[in-house]
Parts: sequence; C-alpha cells; structure tokens
Amino acid sequence: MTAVLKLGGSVVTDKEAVEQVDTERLERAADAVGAVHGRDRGDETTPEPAELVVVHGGGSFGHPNAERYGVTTSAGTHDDGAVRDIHGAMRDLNRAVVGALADARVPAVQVAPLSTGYRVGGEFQQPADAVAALLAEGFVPVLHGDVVATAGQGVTVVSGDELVTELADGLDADRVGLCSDVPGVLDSDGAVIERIEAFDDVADALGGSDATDVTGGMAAKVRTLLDLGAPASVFDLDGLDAFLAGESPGTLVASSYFRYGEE
Ligand code: IP8
Repeated sequence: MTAVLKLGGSVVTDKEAVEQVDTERLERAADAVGAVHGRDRGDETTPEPAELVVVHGGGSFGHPNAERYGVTTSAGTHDDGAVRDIHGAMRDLNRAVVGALADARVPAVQVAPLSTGYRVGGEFQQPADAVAALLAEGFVPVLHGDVVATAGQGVTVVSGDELVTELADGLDADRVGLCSDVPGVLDSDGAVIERIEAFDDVADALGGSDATDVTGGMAAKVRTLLDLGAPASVFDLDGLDAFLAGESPGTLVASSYFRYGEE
C-alpha cells in the first residue's frame, strides 16, 4: 500500500514572507506523519518497506526565486545562476522539511528532481526507479518542486503537483493526498464537495470547463487527479491525521472506476 502525500507550499512556508518556513505548521504535519510512519531509532538494520513518499511545494522559497528569473513550467532559462538560486532555495526548504520529519522519527531522505527528472516536449518525466528502491529499503523519500532540464529551453519549473502525478503513476500508488490551506474542493457556495467522479459534475462550480487550463488552480488540479490511476484526497492540515489513517478527508477525487474496489 503506497501513498504519495503532497504538503503544499502554504503548509510548510509562510507565503507572505520571503524564504520563511512555517515552523509550527511544518512540525504539526511532521508529527502527524511521524505518528504513523515514525520508527524507533535502532530499527535501521531491519526496516520494513516504507509506504509513503512525500512531495512538498515551493511556497515562499521556490516562487519568489522563480519569478525573479521569469522561469515557469513553460518558460525556461539557460542562466546557470538562476538554476543555482531556484534549486538552492528549494534545497533549503527541503532540508527543513526532511529535518522536521526526521525529528518526528520518520526515515525521511531527500531526493532532488533536478538530478532525476526532466521535461521533453512539454511533458515532465520523473523516473520512479530510484524512489521505488529507496521505499523498498525502508526510507521515506521527500521530493520537492524544483527546476528540471528541459529540451531546448534550459530549465523550467516542475511543480509539486506534476511530481505527485508522475510518482503516483510510476510507483503504481494506491492513494494520493494533497494537503494545502483549503479543506477540499469547494462548490460555488464555499462548501467542501465530498466526492468528485467526473469533471462535468463540478465544471460549473469550478468556473466552467473552458476556463480550466488557462486559469489553472483547482479546476486543472481536479482534471489531473481524475486521470490518476489512484483515488486522491484534497484536504487541509486538519485532515492530515485522517488521511494518514487511511480515511478520505476533504474531497475524494476518484473516477467511478474506483467504486468497484470499494466495499
Ligand atoms: O509550489 C513550485 O512548486 P509548487 C516549485 O508545487 C518552484 O507549484 C521552484 C517554484
């Protein structure tokens, strides 16, 4: 049973500041992960395979730096200084996230997308072999939004969401969790939608099907999640314990196909 969990930039950083970790929220998230995936020190010689991959977003580390150099998921740069600055900021944040998880006894280890992923023809590719091998050896790999080599464009940004999609498919994950600062996918009245099985069911609430890919945001996220080979939950920090306990807090985005696997 493998789960991929994204901790959004709004969970681990103070988005109003520059390169500021939100220590309190990060510790809260790390403690929740540790309560389920922590292990006693001394277990290192006989680890069980780990069941969790963590991905975190850029928040006040990645985004201001990417903006400074005009780099996005589609606009690249050959400026090596930009690569060092954007990647360096994300490494700093990753060190804080991995450190907090380690303090919560999670066998967390850092994996840098810049060293392992790439983009060709606009499509992001994240080979999952090294991550799978780390999981098999009992580690919890922790990846992060980053910059990655992009054919003909130098580097472009890769978002945490793109990593989640690639890893969920590459690892044949059973569950996906997206933890951010919203309690779920909201309808037009601001209420959390419990379950989404088809985009058309929520297109109006999310701003209509035509607007989706241009505006990005939740509509694009829902489309992507519906195409995943695993059910995905969208929730906030209050829902993290429940997700880690195997429940589906917030909004469950799962095509009707997954109903057959349910009791
Ligand atoms: O916060 C962005 O990741 P995201 C990463 O998941 C960078 O979109 C480098 C801006």
